[in-house]
Amino acid sequence: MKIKKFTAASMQEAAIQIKKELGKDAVILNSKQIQKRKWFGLSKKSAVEVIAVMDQDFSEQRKPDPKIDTVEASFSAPRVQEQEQRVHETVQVVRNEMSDYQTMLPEPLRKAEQLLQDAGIKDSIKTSVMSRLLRASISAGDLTEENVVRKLQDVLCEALPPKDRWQEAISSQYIVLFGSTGAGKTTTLAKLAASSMLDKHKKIAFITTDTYRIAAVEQLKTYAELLQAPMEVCYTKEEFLQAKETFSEYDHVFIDTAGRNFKEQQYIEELKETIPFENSIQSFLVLSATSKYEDMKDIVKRFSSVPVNQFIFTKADETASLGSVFHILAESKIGAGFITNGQNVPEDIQSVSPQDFVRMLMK
Ligand SMILES: Nc1nc2c(ncn2[C@@H]2O[C@H](COP(=O)(O)OP(=O)(O)OP(=O)(O)O)[C@@H](O)[C@H]2O)c(=O)[nH]1
Ligand SMILES: [Mg+2]
Repeated sequence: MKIKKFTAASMQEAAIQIKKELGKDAVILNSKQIQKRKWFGLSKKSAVEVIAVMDQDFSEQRKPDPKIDTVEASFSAPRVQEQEQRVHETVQVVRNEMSDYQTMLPEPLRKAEQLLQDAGIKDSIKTSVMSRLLRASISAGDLTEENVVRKLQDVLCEALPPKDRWQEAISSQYIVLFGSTGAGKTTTLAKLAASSMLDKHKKIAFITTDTYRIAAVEQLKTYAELLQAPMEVCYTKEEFLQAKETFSEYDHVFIDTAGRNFKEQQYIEELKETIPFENSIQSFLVLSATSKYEDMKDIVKRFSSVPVNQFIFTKADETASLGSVFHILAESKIGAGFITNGQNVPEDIQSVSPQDFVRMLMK
């Protein structure tokens, strides 16, 4: 893609220059009237400034580019290193192209870039998103702010896992939440259980395997009592299987687990030992949206040996930007089941589609 700024006395003259330098298929991106100073600034002459772009393989480029999308490769995929390298190279090429004309971007595109900046999107991703946005906007032939924002949302959605990986309803009999210390597992479990019971009139029960802190058992017990639902505390795998059996007639059994420092692999092994992950168990990895991207990425990687149905991102109300969450979603093949945005049980939780998430990201 070639982008160039032309200055000419009239639009016709600019068009001739553009055709000569970029070819007949060049597209005008932006044009404005300017005042050109002459005779050491003593006199002014009006002129037009035109930004034109020529993209040879335009229609090719409009198709989703698998190389840019490989940021969504799962952390555990065997080809991941090769893919990451390709992503890096592609993004680098795009960034080089972009550096020339960033200052020339028309206003709606500059605003779109600001939105990405405010959302905390990484530079490398921002560059590739802007490049796609530019191409999509040019091919559609309109650059109004409304259209550019709509296209920006589409481009961001394309980078996320597909729609069918999101918004999974509570469907299995056993639902387990796990994740780091204080991420909001117990509170979120109570929100999910309460809405199953109150909105969907399901028969529910609780199990907790968090026996490390007495307060943890008490915390879940309080919710169980409020909902008048039974609860079992399990110290071992045998006790867990027994409790599962006890509640086999219930519609949904909500299982709480201990928050541990999962940088220690032994805690992941302990979790897998206590809870036999199988098809009847729907599992959610709970991550706080306030966590740093690198820390979240590390946790996701460490949980690659545990079957994770979906993420739940908590504490969205406590962060100014969801950029890190976007990157985690874009880099994994796992969607978000729920996002929580406050301490109130049961109301501060919502299920989200990729579109909902992108709207939240850009707020
Ligand atoms: N602002 C905000 N606070 C939340 C949200 N979800 C949970 N919390 C708060 O986060 C704190 C920890 O929540 P818990 O549910 O106890 O977290 P946990 O993951 O079970 O903690 P451990 O069992 O100790 O690992 C509590 O003060 C919750 O009220 C949320 O969406 N927004
Ligand atoms: Mg807890």
